Amino acid sequence: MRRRVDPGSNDVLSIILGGGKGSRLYPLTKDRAKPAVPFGGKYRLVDIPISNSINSDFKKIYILTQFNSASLHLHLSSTYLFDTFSRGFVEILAAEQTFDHSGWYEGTADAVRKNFQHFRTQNPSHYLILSGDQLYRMDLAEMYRRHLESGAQVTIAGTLVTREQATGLGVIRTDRRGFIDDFVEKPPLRQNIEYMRVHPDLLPSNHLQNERRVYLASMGIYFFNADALETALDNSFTDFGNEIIPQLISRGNVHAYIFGGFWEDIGTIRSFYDTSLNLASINPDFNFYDERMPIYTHRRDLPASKYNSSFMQQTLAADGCIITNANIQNSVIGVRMLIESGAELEGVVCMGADYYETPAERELNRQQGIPDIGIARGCRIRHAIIDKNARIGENCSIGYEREGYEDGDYGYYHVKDGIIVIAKNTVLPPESRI
Ligand code: ADQ
Ligand code: ADP
Repeated sequence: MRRRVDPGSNDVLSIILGGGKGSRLYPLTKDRAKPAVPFGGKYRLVDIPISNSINSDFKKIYILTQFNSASLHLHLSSTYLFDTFSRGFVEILAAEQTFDHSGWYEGTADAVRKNFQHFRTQNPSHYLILSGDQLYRMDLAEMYRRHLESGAQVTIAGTLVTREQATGLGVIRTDRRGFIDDFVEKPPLRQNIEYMRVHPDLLPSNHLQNERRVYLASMGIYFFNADALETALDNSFTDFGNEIIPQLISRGNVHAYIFGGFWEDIGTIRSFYDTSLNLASINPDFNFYDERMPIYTHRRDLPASKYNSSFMQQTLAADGCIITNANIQNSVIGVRMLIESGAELEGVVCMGADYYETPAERELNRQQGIPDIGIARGCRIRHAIIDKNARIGENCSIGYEREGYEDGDYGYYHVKDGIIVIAKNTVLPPESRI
């Protein structure tokens, strides 16, 4: 007989896949683990899956990451504090060398397998596997309920996508009851996958006739019965999408849960940049202003932001900024950002600063000829990401020198997916032209 477990029970462990070697988001992952990458002015990437999990009442959360950067540890330990009655926790499990294993996690499945000894101590009935680099708001308890009702061993969350989007995702096909009978991981455009189109009975009632989103893609969000996960990983496969999931589907009893809300992968510089700027648009795809299911983050007790006669359009500014006589369009301005007179920003994601410099430190900067943290007078910046604590000297011009920028590492800056990235702590001399 199937074991009955109440949805939202303490028997579910959430496992957040916090990223491999972080190359797709480099240089944002140069000095920090991917889950700690700042997002949306005041959050970190990992706040999104953690908040979804907590809001769904799954409060036992492990984060698997390649290394436990100081910023990740500080952020989690100062943000996710549970009372003793909730039995909740958020714990980092970083790849580590042991007598049995050496070095990095070889892949997502390997990361989970290497930590079973920690998970088993909790005696979970189910595992919820989440990705660390996606933007969405989802009631995971509802998915859990459907998982239990279906009697499946595994449930995969799916979302409707176009053929073009399907090239970067796992495509699932189900029968009319929602059980998955076929799966193709990241099919290139030249591959014919017409036979994978979603079953018409499963299309939502508001689906339009000419709608191009006719494939169901895996969101990389899985519920596993605990014993099914242990069995699925009892081999040397390293990856969920390429190996574990196709193998499970070929054996049957894997169900799909169709999610109709907004969902976006933010694991590349391009998608990170586009999704960040979308937050600042008039009608953003993702609503941070939903108090029923808030996204939590570190409570910094920063003062309100201050704007001295500036023009700002479609811009998000986090707490503690001081912006003077600037013209800022379609940008995200992170915590403690200082922007001086005459600056012009367009399509810029600024992550802000970790601290304010004291008057004495600023005086020392002056003596040493170093710009202060922030954006100095007269800078023009467009289509760029500026990581934390950057010092952009006076009258710099970034993003106006050429039409297109070729990817590469250019010393003071990187170009990735065509976007200029100024790495954390960069000191950019006055009058620089990028
Ligand atoms: P991808 O996102 O391409 O596709 P993958 O690179 O395995 O798959 O990443 C899944 C998640 O695990 C990401 O959050 C990533 O950062 C993290 N991760 C990767 N390597 C890791 C490691 N060694 N240790 C810890 N975490 C790691 C997957 C599925 C597709 C599905 C998409 C949805 O394979 O079928 O469509 O997710 O985004
Ligand atoms: P990131 O946001 O880039 O991941 P961290 O979280 O590691 O960076 O940020 C460093 C932490 O250092 C912040 O929490 C900030 O409060 C703290 N900090 C305080 N004073 C300083 C200082 N003078 N220099 C650097 N960091 C400081």
